[in-house]
Amino acid sequence: MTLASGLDGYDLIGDVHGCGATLAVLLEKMGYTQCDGIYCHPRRKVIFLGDLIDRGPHVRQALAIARRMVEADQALIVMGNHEHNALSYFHRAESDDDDSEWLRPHTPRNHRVIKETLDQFQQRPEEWEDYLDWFMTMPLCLERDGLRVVHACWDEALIRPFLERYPDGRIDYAFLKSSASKGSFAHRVMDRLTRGVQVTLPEGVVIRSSDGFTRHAFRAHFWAQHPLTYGDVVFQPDSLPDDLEARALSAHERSQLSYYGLDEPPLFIGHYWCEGIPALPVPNIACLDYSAVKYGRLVAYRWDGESRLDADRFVWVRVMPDEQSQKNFREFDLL
Ligand SMILES: [Mn+2]
Repeated sequence: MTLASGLDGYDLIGDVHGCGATLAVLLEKMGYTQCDGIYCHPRRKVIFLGDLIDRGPHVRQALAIARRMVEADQALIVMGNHEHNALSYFHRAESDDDDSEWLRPHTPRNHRVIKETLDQFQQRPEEWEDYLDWFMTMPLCLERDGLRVVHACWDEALIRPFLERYPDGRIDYAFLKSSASKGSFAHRVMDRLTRGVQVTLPEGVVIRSSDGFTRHAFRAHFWAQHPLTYGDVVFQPDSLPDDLEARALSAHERSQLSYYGLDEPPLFIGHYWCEGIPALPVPNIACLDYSAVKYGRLVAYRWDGESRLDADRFVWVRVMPDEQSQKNFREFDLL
């Protein structure tokens, strides 16, 4: 089967988070070869689901591989919340005023999230600036050849008005600035599409996640048609404290949720730190984030046009504690 675009299919790749060596192994496993420093395939293209940066040991390599593929029309990409965080961390509320506040405050917590990336670019500030410019060109969502792609949540009620104003899905600096203001349209779009649905925990209840952060909310999915309890929508590796699984969702909480129906086109997302063997939550949605950077799996899905997804089409590479020692790893030329 050939797609309308003439391709045989797309290979969708989940959150890389600086596991650049593993990314090279995954691409080679799927038959991509380097031509002039760019990974390519004669009949297929890659779609990256965002979150290339932060946490892992080879952020520059992950960025170089992905960017060269995108610029050579061998891949597409959508923005993840980590790319949005980086943009906000390095842009001020008033771009011409060096004293104005950063869109993302430089708190210890926020610094911790981006630390690995900044360390790896410490000697290369211009290269980093150039990647920030590139992040601005990443659309927030994609729809083509009958598939849909977004980093965290496809929310039609926000995507339609967003695409009316930004038809190619790419934001501008006014939108970036506005996305820092809670309650704005830009904030709601950015938050929902790149961070997904969050349900705030009851007063005084917190989650201490395995990566050391204290959270006051949990991540909810958007494929339950009539959810009644927290347990019906929770979608994250950390379990709910004090067994809140059975707690009823309030009418207000239910109104904040989103729903993606079984009759909608196939959708690919990343973001949710899944664990174990890749599986499909529903027949038309695949999450491809399997915690690569926590020594999980870097996962791809090889899509050939099918409307009902097939768990046999997942491909993955286990991430080893020393990412660099990946079997088959060949040095990727960073120039
Ligand atoms: Mn993410």
